[in-house]
Amino acid sequence: MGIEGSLPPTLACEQSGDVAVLRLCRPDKRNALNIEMIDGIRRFFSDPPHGARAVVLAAQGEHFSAGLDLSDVRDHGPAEGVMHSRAWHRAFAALEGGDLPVVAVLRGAVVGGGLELAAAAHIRVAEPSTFYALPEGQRGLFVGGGGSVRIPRLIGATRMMDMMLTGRTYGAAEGAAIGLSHYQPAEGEGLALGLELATRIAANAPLTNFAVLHALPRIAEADPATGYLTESLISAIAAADGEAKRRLADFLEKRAAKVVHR
Ligand code: 1HE
Repeated sequence: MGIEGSLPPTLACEQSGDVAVLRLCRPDKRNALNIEMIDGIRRFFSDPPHGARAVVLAAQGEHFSAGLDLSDVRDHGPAEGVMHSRAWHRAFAALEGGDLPVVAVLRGAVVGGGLELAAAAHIRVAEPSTFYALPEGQRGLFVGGGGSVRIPRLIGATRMMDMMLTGRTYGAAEGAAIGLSHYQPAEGEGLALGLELATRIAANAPLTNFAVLHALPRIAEADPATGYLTESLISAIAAADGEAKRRLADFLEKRAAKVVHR
């Protein structure tokens, strides 16, 4: 049995061609993330379904996720709190640092740990109902799912400070403008767009996708000299691969599509 069979009932996986869809399925609790779901997310991305080349991360119901299931941490002391946060880190590291590009489809609340989860995805599609918040300040908490590392890289530390200190929320359009999402489909069309993007991603050469997921973020944070060297090495490896040879020949011999601006 694949990973699909061992997921908790609060997560569901289906496959459409070479795209796997992982869905948060706890709409009655607004997809609040309990430790069982976090562990399921880690296991799914550590051992993705056979044949999948990209993943869409979506959610059932009107809200992507209300964040941490607050009942999980009510009785935690400091040691349990650290372990709990580390479990979230492992899960989101498996997602972000796994082999498959992940497109998150957002709507409604993308709040607290829900925003931390979304921030670990590689592409974010946000329907107009999407709103982003970090209510940890109101709850007496701090982000624990890697948000203080990933979210400032998207919107800057000062905007994150504002969200956490004042409870400021951002809607879908503002969120896109400040870098929280890449695409804004119409309401109800996020999943279709997510699937279309993931299908396009899955059709890329595997080595290019590997380099984008694993080399690009490291190069972007390296000193420029290291970055330029690493870029030369990765681009040479990609171009020497048989897949690149085939695709280059297709273009040069007029069999491949041209770039189209839509
Ligand atoms: C929950 C949670 C939750 C809802 N943990 N149970 N996150 C928050 O502080 C956000 C808290 N949630 C909300 O502000 C609202 O629920 C929403 C704006 C997301 C949605 O509102 P609404 O009116 O659609 O739903 P609701 O009636 O508030 O919630 C429905 C049920 O879900 C209700 O339970 P019920 O048994 O009364 O039906 C809620 O108690 C439950 N519920 N959100 C537990 N978060 C790794 S560290 C990350 C730190 C954080 O993420 S802090 C931010 C936590």
